Amino acid sequence: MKITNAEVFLTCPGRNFVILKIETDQGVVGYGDGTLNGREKPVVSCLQDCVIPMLIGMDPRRIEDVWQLLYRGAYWRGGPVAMSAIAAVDLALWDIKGKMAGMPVYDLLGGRSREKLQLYGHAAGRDIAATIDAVSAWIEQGYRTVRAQTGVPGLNTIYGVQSSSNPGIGSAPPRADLPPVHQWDSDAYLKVVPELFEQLALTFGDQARFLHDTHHRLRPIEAARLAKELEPFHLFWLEDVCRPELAERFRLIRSASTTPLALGEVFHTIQECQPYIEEGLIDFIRVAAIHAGGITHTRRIIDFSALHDVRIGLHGPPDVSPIGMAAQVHLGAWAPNFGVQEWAVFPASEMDDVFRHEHWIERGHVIPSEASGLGVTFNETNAKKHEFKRSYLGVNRLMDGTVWNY
Ligand code: EZ4
Ligand code: CO
Repeated sequence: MKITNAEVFLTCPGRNFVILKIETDQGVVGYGDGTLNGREKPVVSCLQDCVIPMLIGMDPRRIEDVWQLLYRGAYWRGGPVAMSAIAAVDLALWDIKGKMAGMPVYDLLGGRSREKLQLYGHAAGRDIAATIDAVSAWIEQGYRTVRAQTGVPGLNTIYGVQSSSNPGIGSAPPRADLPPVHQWDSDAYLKVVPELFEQLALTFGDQARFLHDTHHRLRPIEAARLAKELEPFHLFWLEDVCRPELAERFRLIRSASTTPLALGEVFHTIQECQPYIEEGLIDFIRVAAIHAGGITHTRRIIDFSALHDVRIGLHGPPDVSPIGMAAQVHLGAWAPNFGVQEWAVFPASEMDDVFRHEHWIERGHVIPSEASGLGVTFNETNAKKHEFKRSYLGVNRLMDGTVWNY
């Protein structure tokens, strides 16, 4: 069996996605996702200029060999662009294998460990009252785990709070085609967050467990303080309290409190995850299958985590396409150490034009389908109608203008 052709689709049905199609001489076709938010075109180039020429003629059944060839065989290992490109190939090959076998990918991984996967939704508001309203809406839909973010008094925007809920205070970029600029002040943030979770506990009691994303914005000593102050509210997790480059500094945060910690959405390899998992510095690993070398490599990270009693909560923001999300549904259906799955809600119509998935959502859970492969269909004609639009993540600056972690 041979790979005969591969094609990249850069489509924007509401937001940009990098989708790879792999065709075979037996007529079976697979689709993968290699979207890298704000850096989509470098992944397209990596696929078109470096990866696809190597794939043509290879046996699509040999997923491991293809993976090793693209990773080890490149000399330059890792990094977001290459690992997203490898992920796109890997997902497409698992899709092909599933379609050939007539099985969903989770069956190829070892079968389902559960009937349904618990999801969490994003609740955000300009202030605490607005966040409480947003949380109520998720609870009414049956969600029992909800991420809560709130605006910080005095800042123009905050990570996780949509500009639509920030009327009039926006985050205008210096030019419309440049990254939006946000303001940051750790002291103001540290003041409001414990207040938010106190109010949530008073309002909702045991109706839901809460998660919170600090988006790498604190220093370790500040992160330790936040984890300690949030301890009484029994969070499901506190995410990305600091940039993860220096694992040993997490010992301080870990020893300060029993607030569960999650991290890893910016990791691409098992080696980056290793010190955190091996030393028990985190409770949940957050890699995204589409940024960490696909199903093949993410499965290794999941197995390694299970060995150290770390659960998975794979990254599922709106910049992971339904194909990438489906891969995570299959991994989560199988993983013995599944924790929760982040679930982005897409603005319906344009997305449905392009992607149709077989799994379905019910009362805060995703139910995996029995469809073969990844179980997502991709409408190429419609994808071509939605043209790529350059877009960026925001840039953060401290109140004196210093660039800070976004
Ligand atoms: O900033 O997906 O937990 N989710 C997040 C996301 C990430 C974006 C990066 O592309 O932190 O909002
Ligand atoms: Co995050």
